[in-house]
Amino acid sequence: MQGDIDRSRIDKRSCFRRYWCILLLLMLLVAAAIAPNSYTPPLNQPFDYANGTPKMRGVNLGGWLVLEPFITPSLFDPYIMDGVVDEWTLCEHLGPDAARKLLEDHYASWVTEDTFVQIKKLGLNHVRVPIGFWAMGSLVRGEPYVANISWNYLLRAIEWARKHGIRVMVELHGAPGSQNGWNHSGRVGQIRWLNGTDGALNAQRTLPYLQQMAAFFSDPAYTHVSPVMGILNEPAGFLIGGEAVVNWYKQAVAAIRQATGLGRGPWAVLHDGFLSVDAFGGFKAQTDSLMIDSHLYIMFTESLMSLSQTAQLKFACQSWGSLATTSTKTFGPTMVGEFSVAVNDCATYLNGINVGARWDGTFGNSAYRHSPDSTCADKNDASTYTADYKTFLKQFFLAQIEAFEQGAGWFYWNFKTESNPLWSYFDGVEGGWLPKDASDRGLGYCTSLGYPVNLPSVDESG
Ligand SMILES: *[C@@H]1O[C@H](CO)[C@@H](O)[C@H](O)[C@H]1NC(C)=O
Ligand SMILES: *[C@@H]1O[C@H](CO)[C@@H](O)[C@H](O)[C@H]1NC(C)=O
Ligand SMILES: CC(=O)N[C@H]1CO[C@H](CO)[C@@H](O)[C@@H]1O
Repeated sequence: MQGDIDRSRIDKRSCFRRYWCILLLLMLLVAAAIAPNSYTPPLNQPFDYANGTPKMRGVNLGGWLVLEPFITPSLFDPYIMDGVVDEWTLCEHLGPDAARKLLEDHYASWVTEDTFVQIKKLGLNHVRVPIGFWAMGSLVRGEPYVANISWNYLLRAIEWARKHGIRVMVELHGAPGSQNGWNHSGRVGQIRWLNGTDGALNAQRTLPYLQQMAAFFSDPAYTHVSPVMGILNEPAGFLIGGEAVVNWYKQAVAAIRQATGLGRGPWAVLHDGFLSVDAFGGFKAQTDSLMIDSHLYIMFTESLMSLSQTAQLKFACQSWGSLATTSTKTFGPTMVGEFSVAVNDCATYLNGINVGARWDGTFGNSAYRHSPDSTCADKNDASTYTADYKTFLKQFFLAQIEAFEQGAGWFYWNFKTESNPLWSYFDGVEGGWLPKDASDRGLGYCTSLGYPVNLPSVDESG
């Protein structure tokens, strides 16, 4: 008797369990089949990176797990008087507890599920997420970064991406020692990566982090939602030496494929290190699942900033179009991991804190000024943008993405900013200079302007 009652109770419970089990399975199946839009395969199918179709269309979630003064000035402003210029000095100045509190509040609010809802609505299919090595711990004495915490926020965001059918490219944006000496590597100043006393050590220290990322994203649970990883953002090849960077990349690729097995694991992206694609002749893009990434901007180069609007459109279509075409032919899958419609460098702190802008002649020791009377006033205030200006910005965007789609695709820098609208995709859509749906646009835009994109080679002067 007693036994029977027990059994019936157990049966009911296991039935209850099975019911949930089936429901859960159904939910997973539905979740796995989410596609963000009609041109993108759902998340239970592979995305054909090898062939470069469909196109990757995305935004960067910058200024989130790696801070950047120009994206979120509010995190830096209270401490600028104290000499804070980057994440390193911010953490050092605040100390571990206050730094952790500030960063966690930021991690929890800068990117939310709604971010992915919006990204999906805009006809995009990817996000690129910069992280610092400190996300994965193993810091050495003297490194003030907040260890490990950002990784948890990354994983939560990947689940939101999964829910909305968005694919995630996680990329190492800050390596030990700083691979470029820029604020967005975590630490501004000297390059201590493949350079200086600890340079070799820091470059070696970078490899286990990459293996950790590669092994983690090889798990079947992440195969489709996080199918691409970035090896390293913008190593300064022009200062460290191209050969040193390329040799390190060879070690990195070997280390990654050792962790995943050949032909397995995420695609790995090599930023071009500001070198020409010829420097990457020794890589086997398809065998090792490699892509190359160029970051294309005009506002850091005076000669490009000086061009007329018409010449800038032509330059985007032809020079960047031919770069994407040539690189795809000679290397393989080629993406543009960063670009924007900014045609001036007036964004607050864009060039670093209190270092001025080329546009108005206040940058460093440079004698350049865009024109004798050009000022940065109003450049970051979208309410002052005229209809003509917005039309040009939209044309410049369309010209760029058409050029970049001669390769595998593109990621706008950035999804949003606190106060620099030309660098904010969301602001651009709201202000009417970026399209509400990135996939819904006429083809042949550059051709219609008279600047076909896929000419074999075009001289840089436009
Ligand atoms: C960070 O995580 C690693 C392993 O994932 C662990 O070894 C380390 O102790 C953690 N560091 C901190 C500061 O919590
Ligand atoms: C490379 O390292 C040396 C020695 O530490 C340093 O003086 C130099 O500034 C570094 N180069 C760059 C570009 O940071
Ligand atoms: C001094 C410095 O590192 N400045 C960099 C800060 O970040 C911006 C935005 O990416 C760069 O443009 C600056 O060069």
